[in-house]
Amino acid sequence: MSEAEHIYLIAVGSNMRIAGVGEPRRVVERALAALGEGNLTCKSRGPVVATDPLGPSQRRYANSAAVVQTPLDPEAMLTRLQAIESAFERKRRGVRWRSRTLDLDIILWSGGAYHSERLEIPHPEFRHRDFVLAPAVTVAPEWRDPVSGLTLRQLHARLTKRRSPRR
Ligand code: PH2
Ligand code: MG
Ligand code: MG
Repeated sequence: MSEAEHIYLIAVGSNMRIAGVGEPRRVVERALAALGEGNLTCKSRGPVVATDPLGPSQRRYANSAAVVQTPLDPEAMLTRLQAIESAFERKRRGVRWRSRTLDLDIILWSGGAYHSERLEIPHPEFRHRDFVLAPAVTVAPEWRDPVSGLTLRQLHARLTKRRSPRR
């Protein structure tokens, strides 16, 4: 199976600036570039969008999404993404981070559903997150969530509709 090529939908997020890189938008741009290096091929990358924080953090996020082709299986891909995350964080030495400077999440992959102790694909929360679905819909609108059977376009439309006020 190691020779097979897999396709991943990766969500990218940052809400901290990194010395030597810059604002979250720059961090996300650089992370998208890293998703095309070595045995990762970036097939499509979405726009970088500014989003309101979900959760306790006060700072706005920059978010994006990419479709990445690679021979790596999910466990190896997770390890690879974590290595990219730590490579970015290491640029700020001696400072303890509360929130992460860069978050790379596997949302979907071409193998359908996948569960292990480390990893759950599809990402358990992605259907409720506009900051994931809005950029994801621009790179893979017809990709079907294996759990709900809905495409990303449909999931995004459903989320947007639910949010709008009732008449
Ligand atoms: N990531 C989180 C928590 N909250 N909010 C936005 N807008 N964007 C994110 O990427 C994000 C978040 C934890 O991974
Ligand atoms: Mg996340
Ligand atoms: Mg993460």
